[in-house]
Amino acid sequence: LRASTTRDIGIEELLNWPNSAIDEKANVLLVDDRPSSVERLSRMLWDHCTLKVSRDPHAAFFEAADDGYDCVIVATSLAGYDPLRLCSQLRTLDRTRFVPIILIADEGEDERLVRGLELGVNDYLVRPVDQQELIARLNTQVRRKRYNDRLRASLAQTIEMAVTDGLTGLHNRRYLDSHLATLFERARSRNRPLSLMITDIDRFKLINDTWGHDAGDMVLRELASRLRKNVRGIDLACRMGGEEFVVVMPDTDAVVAEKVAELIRLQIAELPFPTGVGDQTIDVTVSVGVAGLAPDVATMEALMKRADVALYEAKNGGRNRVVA
Ligand code: GH3
Ligand code: MG
Ligand code: MG
Ligand code: MG
Repeated sequence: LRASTTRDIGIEELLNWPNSAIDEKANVLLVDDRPSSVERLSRMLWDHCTLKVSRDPHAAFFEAADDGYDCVIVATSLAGYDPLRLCSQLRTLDRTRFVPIILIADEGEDERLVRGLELGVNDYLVRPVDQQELIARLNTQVRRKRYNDRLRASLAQTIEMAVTDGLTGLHNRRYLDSHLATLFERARSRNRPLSLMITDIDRFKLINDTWGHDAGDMVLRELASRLRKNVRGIDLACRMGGEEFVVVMPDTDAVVAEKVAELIRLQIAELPFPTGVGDQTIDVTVSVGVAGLAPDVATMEALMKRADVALYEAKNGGRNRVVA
């Protein structure tokens, strides 16, 4: 992404479109194979944007996908090549899906223009092209694209924040809740194993009371980091709230999950945690409840309940242990 699209954008600026200025020259790709037309259009565009010309429509597709263009202008008169095919290709590829396309058509090409618009072409001009009109239409498309890019980036960031636990960077409960059912159904329908572990810090209240809340937060962050290091990319690790963590492990039966849980328990119990106060450390232990998919587990809630019962047993059995 170009700098202008990743820059933080304030809500006022977001709402201010289309009045926001084009603060950076537009990167434009012109696809045209008629020398006279290329020359005329280039002269019109030259001062107003950073222009690249592609005379070969086959190469233009790769060219467009390769560089961050703000707009692609396609002449409909390409010899031996359907320009609408290029347009539809640009619309299907992830990297060019959001690049505006302007068609330059010859007179009497109405049908083609309609088809182009249906394919997702953003605007068109009919020859003879008026320079001012071309620049005005180009600017509108560039402004809209930059605005949309920023809106998308801002939306992605907002969504990311909404499903992330602020303290540890793990997923939060909201994220887990929205994915559990899918993971469960997928495992069920493919007849694959699935396991879940709930990890709860032992006597965490005491850690807070002894070392203070900030030290408690440090423990939570360090624990999250050790947890993350010991699960796979496809596992779903999240902080449920407080000092309770859940890991969902697709394609993993309870026997393996128990081993993973035991590994995590040891990684926590055997290496003391920093307190943030000098080089003093805290001994931290966790209790873990593990449950795997079984014929008598009908729902994700039932699986969660089972892991919770196991966790309760681990606590009652003296803590610092795994119960499956
Ligand atoms: P047990 O071994 O039975 O789990 O005992 P516990 O003390 O860990 O359990 P309890 O549920 O009584 O206490 C959990 C504590 O976690 C109480 C609460 O103040 C603390 N806590 C919850 N969220 C946070 C947080 O974000 N930061 C810190 N530092 N403490 C938190
Ligand atoms: Mg508790
Ligand atoms: Mg606890
Ligand atoms: Mg707890």
